[in-house]
Amino acid sequence: HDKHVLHISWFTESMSAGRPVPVEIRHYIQVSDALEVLAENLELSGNQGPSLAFRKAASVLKSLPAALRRQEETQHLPCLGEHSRAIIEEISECGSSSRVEEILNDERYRTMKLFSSVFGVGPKTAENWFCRGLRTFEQVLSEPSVRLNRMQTAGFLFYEDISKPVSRTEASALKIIVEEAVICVNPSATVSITGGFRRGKEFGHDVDFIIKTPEAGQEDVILPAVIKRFKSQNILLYSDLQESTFDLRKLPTHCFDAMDHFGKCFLIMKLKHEQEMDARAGKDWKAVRVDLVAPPLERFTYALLGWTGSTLFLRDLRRFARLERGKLLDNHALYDKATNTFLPANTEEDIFAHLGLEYIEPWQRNA
Ligand code: DCP
Ligand code: MG
Repeated sequence: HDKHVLHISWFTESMSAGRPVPVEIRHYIQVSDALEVLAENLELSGNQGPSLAFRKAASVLKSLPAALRRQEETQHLPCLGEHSRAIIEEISECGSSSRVEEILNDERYRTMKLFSSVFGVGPKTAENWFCRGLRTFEQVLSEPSVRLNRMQTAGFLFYEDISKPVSRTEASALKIIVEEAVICVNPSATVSITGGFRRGKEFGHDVDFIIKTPEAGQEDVILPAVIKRFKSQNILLYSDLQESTFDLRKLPTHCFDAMDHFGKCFLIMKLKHEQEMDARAGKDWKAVRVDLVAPPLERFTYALLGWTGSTLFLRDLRRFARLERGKLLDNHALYDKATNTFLPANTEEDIFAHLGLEYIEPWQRNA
């Protein structure tokens, strides 16, 4: 077995045991946090490639079904490279890693992390602000030469709310609101939750929804209509509608970081509190990030698989499809290079079957 094959099958086996992460490996959860700091530091400097090794190693440690008692036990785990093993060893011997501590205390890392935590601020803008000597939000907001775009303006305006985790209860409340709007504009359309909540996570940074429309062409008109309805209900704080650039004939792309071409919108919505008004904040709602995607029906299942994630799981699955099966997979389609055909799929089970894999449930895709 190749490493990536192992990665997928290992997750499937270990996760299907369905056991909760026991207390004894708290220590190793700290190790995975440490590896994530290393990954994040590389990502913030534009080194996405090298950061992957640390992301995968952290992901393996986080999903261990049983307690590791000794450091040697990590020897049989997949996806742990030399670097990651060295960090694990250092932490198990000294309780911390000097490299990780160094990064955590590094002014550049701390500032870049702070700035890129704002919706609409990526590593490039964060770096630009850092290089201009800016270190705090106050400094950015009072610097006359800094011009914020619409997304960043909303990011700062609703920073406090949207940097808080979204709970499953809040996600369910939003689903009712989104569903009501979607059905109102197209009674035959349906809405499903995707992203982390579909994988069973209790909290997320946003809520992802996918809309299914039963007739060709309906997917192009539904998002503008839903946005219009949200506006009339006064529950929309920000919206960025990206119209579809999808082309049925295009082959799935190799490039993993490319966005898909379906019509989608990135929103900030007002979610009314269940409880009484938050007197301190003087408002009775919370701003929540919501993403909606509306693919054409014949590619719905691939969009659902892609938007369910996780990002790491999908990356492995696509790699597996390409290298082990000679098939190209992305959010749009699965293409068989041997027969030069697109493989249709009505359900996610069909996609895994096309790939010669046992079905992997959404909650098993938390790699
Ligand atoms: N995704 C995608 N293309 C995009 C945006 C997202 O394929 N343009 C996929 C990757 C994610 C999933 O959709 O697995 C949802 O994206 P999120 O960033 O919301 O990730 P999660 O929902 O997994 O995490 P979180 O709980 O932080 O929201
Ligand atoms: Mg999400």
